[in-house]
Amino acid sequence: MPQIQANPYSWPWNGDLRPQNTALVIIDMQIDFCGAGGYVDRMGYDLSLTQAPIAPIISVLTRMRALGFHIIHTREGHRPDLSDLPANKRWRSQQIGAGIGDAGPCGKILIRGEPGWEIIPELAPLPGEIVIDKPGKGSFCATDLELILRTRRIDNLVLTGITTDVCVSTTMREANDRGFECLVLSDCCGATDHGNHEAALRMVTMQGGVFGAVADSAALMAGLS
Ligand code: C5J
Repeated sequence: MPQIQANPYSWPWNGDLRPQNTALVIIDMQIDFCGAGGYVDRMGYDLSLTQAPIAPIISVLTRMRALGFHIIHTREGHRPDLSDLPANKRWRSQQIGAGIGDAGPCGKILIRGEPGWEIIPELAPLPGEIVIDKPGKGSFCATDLELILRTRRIDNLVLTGITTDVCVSTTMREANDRGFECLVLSDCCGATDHGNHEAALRMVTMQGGVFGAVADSAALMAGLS
């Protein structure tokens, strides 16, 4: 497979792009982050910003599923007894009127098993696809993601999802420090603030690609065809 035209380098660095060694990672496409009545909505942010990547992700997911790439979904959420919710995280969410664990229109905010915690139906995992439940922003913290990637001999990660500046960025940094080769798809991510989205993507491209590379879904699709 040819490399993907990306910024600041053609991705992946070594040209070794195969379904066997590459995963599409879809981060936190949950009602809580892009649906009416969810966590982000309760905080008062513009939902159109976190909904924007839905259609491009569907296209990429459809293509990468058909080609046999590994597909990994993540969900941010906490145990119903809140035993994995740091007190400061809970307190901060309360300050902005969306207390994690509090009742909302989509059930208890950011709690596993509640309606708001579910991945949106359009991007629902298929049987056999990996789903990582994480209590934090990064997908490697307190999860078995790294073990799964190493067991499957996955080297390359195509990162998508929400939010660009929080969970996508944290996951990309964690992955990069562990030696994984990362590509973030600019139109397949969104943030609660467009400037933060742009800034998070720009940071990736510094220092020769300090966390990996950036492309859009059209460049990825062109490279895969
Ligand atoms: C946030 C996320 N923003 N998925 N989570 O709290 O980015």
